[in-house]
Amino acid sequence: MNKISDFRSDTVTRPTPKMRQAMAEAEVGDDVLGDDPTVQKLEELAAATMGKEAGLFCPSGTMGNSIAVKAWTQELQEVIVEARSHVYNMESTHMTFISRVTPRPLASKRGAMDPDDIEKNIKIPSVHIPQTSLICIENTHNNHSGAVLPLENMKAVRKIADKYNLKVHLDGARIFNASTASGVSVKEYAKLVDSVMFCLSKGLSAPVGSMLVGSKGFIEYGRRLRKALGGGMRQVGVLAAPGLIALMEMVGRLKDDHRRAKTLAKAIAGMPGISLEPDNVETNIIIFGFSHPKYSIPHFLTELKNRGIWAMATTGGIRFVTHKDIDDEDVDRAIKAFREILAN
Ligand code: TLP
Repeated sequence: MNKISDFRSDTVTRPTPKMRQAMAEAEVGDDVLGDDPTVQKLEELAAATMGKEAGLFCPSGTMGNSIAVKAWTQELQEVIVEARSHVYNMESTHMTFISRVTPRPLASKRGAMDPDDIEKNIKIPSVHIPQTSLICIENTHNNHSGAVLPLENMKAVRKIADKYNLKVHLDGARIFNASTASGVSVKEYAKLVDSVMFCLSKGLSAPVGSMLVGSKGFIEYGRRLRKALGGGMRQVGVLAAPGLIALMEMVGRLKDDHRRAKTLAKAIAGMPGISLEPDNVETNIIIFGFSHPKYSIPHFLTELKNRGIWAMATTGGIRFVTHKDIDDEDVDRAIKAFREILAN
């Protein structure tokens, strides 16, 4: 079979041999009964890494975000979200389905909502009007091409939240990418929010799993919510073991993903049909608009696929993501495929 370069997502990475070995050798116990030492180690490490009191191992980022929204809200309340955020657009409506709250989407500049706009949208509850209780932010911002949320913006959001006694939840699925690009430590980001969800299964290459971190009380309640959602897992140390390796050993290589994304972005920007500002590619996600007289987006994606280059259609056009299983040669193959197709 011809080689495939899979740029669809950083979720497609295969576990490393060391991760597979750790899975085989993991010490395990019944985690629902609190007996799995490997999960406990991972939860402690996750909390310590983010400077929070406690951590919870979740099967997915979606479940981590669902638990956070449910824990911080009650029915008849409203949550401020960024208009293109993952939690609002791509998590199968858990805000309304599980938490039964209304999302209030706000426009942003590359994922950073305007603090004044947030303040204007905080509701004084009445018989007609829901109470705002939570602000959700996302860093890096997936649908804004992996943009890094500026620390100053997060500080401004915190200030408003404190003024109105609101909670802030950070969807930090790719918070290590943000930290790698900005030089701001993950602890500094986490300090500004009440809870963080981050994924082990994206750039960090674990096969499964996301962590939710926050105060002890929040995580204790979150553990009950996770069980209620069917996320209580038994001898799950076999999945926590690669998660530990992800957290301890896979952060340092994210800079290579960022470098490759930049190389690809620079090479394809300016090709016929492609709208892309390479300076906007700050981390490992490239999203470009595509409008070509000969190719629709699905047609162009098929032409790429015929050449072994896999990518995804997304809000705003086409998405390419770099990750552990994409090397310099994959990037070169992709550039060559773009040239070949768009020259015809
Ligand atoms: N994102 C996935 C898809 O859902 C699009 C991807 O391929 O990028 N927050 C953010 C910012 C995410 O990008 C994702 C996954 C999640 C949460 C949800 O994580 P999972 O897929 O583990 O539920």
